[in-house]
Amino acid sequence: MTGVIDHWSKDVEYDLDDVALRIRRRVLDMCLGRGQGYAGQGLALADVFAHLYFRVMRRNPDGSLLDRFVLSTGHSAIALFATLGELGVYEEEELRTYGQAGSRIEESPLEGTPGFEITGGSLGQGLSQAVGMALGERLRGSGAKVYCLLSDGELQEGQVWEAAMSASHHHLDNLVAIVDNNHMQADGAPAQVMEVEPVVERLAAFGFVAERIDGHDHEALRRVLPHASVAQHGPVAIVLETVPGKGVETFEHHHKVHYLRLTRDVWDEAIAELG
Ligand SMILES: Cc1ncc(C[n+]2csc(CCOP(=O)(O)OP(=O)(O)O)c2C)c(N)n1
Ligand SMILES: [Mg+2]
Repeated sequence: MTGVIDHWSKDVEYDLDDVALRIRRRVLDMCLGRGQGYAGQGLALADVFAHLYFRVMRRNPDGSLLDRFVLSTGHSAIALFATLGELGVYEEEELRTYGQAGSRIEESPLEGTPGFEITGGSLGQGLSQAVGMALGERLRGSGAKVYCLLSDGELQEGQVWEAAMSASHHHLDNLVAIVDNNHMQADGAPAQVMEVEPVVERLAAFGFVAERIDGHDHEALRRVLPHASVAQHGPVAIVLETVPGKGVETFEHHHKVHYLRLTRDVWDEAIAELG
């Protein structure tokens, strides 16, 4: 699933605050073309993506990823595209075609998009696919871990819980589910649409070792997302409390931060605010 890595080296210990800031800048830059996109999710997920791709996930000697990442929440693809931009998989110019007709940089990824294991546009399916991959990697004896990002809105899909049940049944100690628990979905707050809390307790009841952290606290991310070489005992779930639009105050309080459609001057102000 990998592209050419020319910005990443195993010998470098990255400043992950700085990597996250650069991912955030790219997210905003990607939205400038059409003046719209899932910038809120991209800004919110920049911290965890910096940790996953620049510290946690292991690579083979040729630079391809040994560990695997499954983006179940397809519409949050902007965060992964921006991260892949930092890794040199995509050029800045192409990333700027985000969401435009004919572009590979879709708002939700198409099949075969470099750097993406699945399409994910239809929510609720990724954890099942990640479970299958984790089983497959175990059978192959590859030692690879599988990380799967899903969202709080997605937890309303029954298939997620079937997948969770099978993960613990099969004792998948190479699976890490990460929930973007931002208390938001397209039509409001899950608490109003259909409550998903208590997320940690529910995942624990399904056999996960589950923990909730502030998804922007780099120390906490370091603790709960250890380097993939560290052994775990069964499936792990990390519930990230995230703030949509993190880093741009007007976005953090924007009533339509699920999907931002803004004028050029507002995007420019956001870029300036980020610094
Ligand atoms: C199976 C399915 N049902 C409905 C949708 C439409 N949809 C797109 S985004 C979204 C919100 C899902 O919640 P969440 O991922 O938590 O949203 P966010 O936090 O990004 O606002 C929905 C319902 C979808 N993509 N897939
Ligand atoms: Mg959400």
